[in-house]
Amino acid sequence: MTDQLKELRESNNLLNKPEALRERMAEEGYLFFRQLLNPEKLWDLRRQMLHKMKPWLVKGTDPFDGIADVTKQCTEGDLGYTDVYHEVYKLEIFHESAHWPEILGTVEKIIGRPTIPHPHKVARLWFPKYLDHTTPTHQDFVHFQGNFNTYTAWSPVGNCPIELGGLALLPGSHKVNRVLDHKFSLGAGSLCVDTDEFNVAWHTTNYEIGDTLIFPALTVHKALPNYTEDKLRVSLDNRYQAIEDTMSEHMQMPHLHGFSNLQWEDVYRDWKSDELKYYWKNLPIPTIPQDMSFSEKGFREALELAKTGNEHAKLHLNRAIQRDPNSPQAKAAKEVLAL
Ligand SMILES: O=C(O)CCC(=O)C(=O)O
Ligand SMILES: [Fe+2]
Repeated sequence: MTDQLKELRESNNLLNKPEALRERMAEEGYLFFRQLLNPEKLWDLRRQMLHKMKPWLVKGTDPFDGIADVTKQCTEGDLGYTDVYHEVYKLEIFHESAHWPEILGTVEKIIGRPTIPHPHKVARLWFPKYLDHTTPTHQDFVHFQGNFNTYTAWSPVGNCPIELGGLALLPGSHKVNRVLDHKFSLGAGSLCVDTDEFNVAWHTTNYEIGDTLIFPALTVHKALPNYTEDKLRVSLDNRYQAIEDTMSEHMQMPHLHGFSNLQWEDVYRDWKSDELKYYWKNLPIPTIPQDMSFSEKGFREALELAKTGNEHAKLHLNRAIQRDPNSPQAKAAKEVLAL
């Protein structure tokens, strides 16, 4: 495998050809579209999201520019991240954006059956120069589960040139047709895989607002590091599946609700429309329990690595202690760190 980045293949010419979309998805394990989402609507979303992120921005700058105060660096798992993230999470437009017909209609063409966005929407608010916390190489199935025909749609909320750290993937990697062995890592999801078995280059692009990358649950992907001096990277990664396929229970809860007990009532409090509130409740979605084995294995590995002095593992354990000092994980972490 080479370290050289290659350009994603654009599939806009197939947008009105569902069969061709499905064929290319089956062959390459992704579809990339330029300006699939409406830039005007996304700029509005960006403005509203960054307004909520003001505690992280350099005072006196225009929030729209997303200029980060790097002394505020934090990420998923940190209490300070949850506080700001969950304010962003309450925005009605943020949830609506996953239901916009341009994206939902496109994924529905790919799936070919009645399709639903997962209630558990996801945004990533990524600090600059925080390289250890870049999203590691993984398959989404370990995090979102349910079934292998779940699709992720990743869109930056703003332009996202390579140095801002957009998504990269290995074309064809979904053909492994199994869940790979994921190990502890820092970065979103805290799990990563080796890519030795894939003889293919990482593919990415200089994303512009509206561009969207869609891929199934087994495609191997990662984020590139945010090397910018001071810019936050803001992006959406939402998931879609056929209504008749199994969905994991946790995808019907707000993202990171376990860190703050955020409930849908809290999310909905200031919404103007009722249309998307509990929209999945009356649909016949076969729902299955979350499989905790992937994250539990990762945590056990972090405990072992911390014993050998691994700094990333120690950081991970300290976060668990900060979040909830009385949780079983925090207790195990305290024992190891006290060694
Ligand atoms: O945006 C990121 O850094 C992570 C996104 C991701 O892994 C995903 O969309 O599944
Ligand atoms: Fe992912």
